[in-house]
Amino acid sequence: MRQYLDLLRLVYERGELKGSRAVLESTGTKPKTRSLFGYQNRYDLTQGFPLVTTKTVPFRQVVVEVLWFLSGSTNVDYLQRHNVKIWDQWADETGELGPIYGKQWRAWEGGDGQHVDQVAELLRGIEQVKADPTASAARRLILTAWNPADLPKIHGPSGCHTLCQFSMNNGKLSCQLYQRSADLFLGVPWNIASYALLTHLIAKVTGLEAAEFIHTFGDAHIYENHLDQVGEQLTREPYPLPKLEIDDSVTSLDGLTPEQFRLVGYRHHARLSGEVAV
Ligand code: THF
Repeated sequence: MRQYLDLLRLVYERGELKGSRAVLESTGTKPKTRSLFGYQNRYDLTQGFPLVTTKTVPFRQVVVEVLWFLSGSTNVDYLQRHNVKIWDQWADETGELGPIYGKQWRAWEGGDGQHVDQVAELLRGIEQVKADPTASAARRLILTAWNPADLPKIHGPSGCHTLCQFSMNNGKLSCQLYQRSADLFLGVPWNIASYALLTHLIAKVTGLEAAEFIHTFGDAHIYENHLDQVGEQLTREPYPLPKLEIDDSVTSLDGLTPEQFRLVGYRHHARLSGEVAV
C-alpha cells in the first residue's frame, strides 16, 4: 500500500489549505482541509488485496457496504442489521438516503420512466467482450453514480465515487474509478477496498481473473481534525498485503452474503479513529 501512503504523505506535506462544506457534529464547526486536485494510483490485484495495513480497516463492514450497493437499496436498514453505522449520519427518520449508489447502479431512471440496471448491463457487456474483444461494449463497461437530475434528492454527499469503468485485457479484468471527492484518512481505505472487491467479484462471476484497480482522484483531501492520525500513520511501516478469498458458491450477484468473502493474512497496525465530517 505504498501508493496510498505516498498520496497521503504528499497531501499531508504539500496539500493546499482549503475550506469545505462539511461540518463536524461534535463542535458544529467546518473543518478546513489540505487538498490536492488530480492524482492517480494503480494497484496490481494479483499481488494481494489492497487493504490499508497502517491502521485497522474493518473489512467485514466494507463487504457489507458493497453488497448493500449491489442489492439496490438506499435505506440504512440493511446496514444496521449488519451492524454497519457509517451511513447513519445522512439518513432521514425512515433510514432513507435518497437516490444514491444502489439506486443509480440498479435502477437508473430514464426520462421516459424506464429503469436501467447498469450492473446487469455491465455483466452482459463483459460476456460480449469475452466472445468478441472488438465488441462495441469493450470501451463502454461503465457504471456511473452521477445523475445530475437526481442530485437535489440525495441526502448529504452525492456520487463521491462518481464513475467506474472496467476493461478486459488478455482475459483479465481491470477497473478504474474516478472519485470526484476523497476523504483520504477515513473514506479512501474503504473506497480502495470496495472497488478492489467489486473487481474480484465481477471477475469471479464472469469467469475472469482480476488484474488492476486504478484509482483516479479529483479533490483528494485530509480534514484538519485527522492530521494527528495521519501523522501517526506515516510513521508506521506497512505489512505485506492479505489475500481475498471468494467462496465458490458465488456464481452470480444475487443473494450474496458477507460470509462468502474471506480475508486471509491481514496483519495491520492499531486502530486510529477520527470523526467524519457530515
Ligand atoms: N463523507 C466524508 N466526510 N468522508 C467519507 O469518507 C464519506 N464516505 C461515505 C459518504 N460520505 C463521506 C461514507 N463512508 C467511515 C467510513 C466510511 C464512510 C463514512 C465513515 C468511518 O468513520 N470509518 C471508521 C470507523 C468505522 C466504524 O467502525 O464505524 C474507520 O476507522 O474506518 C466515503 O465513501
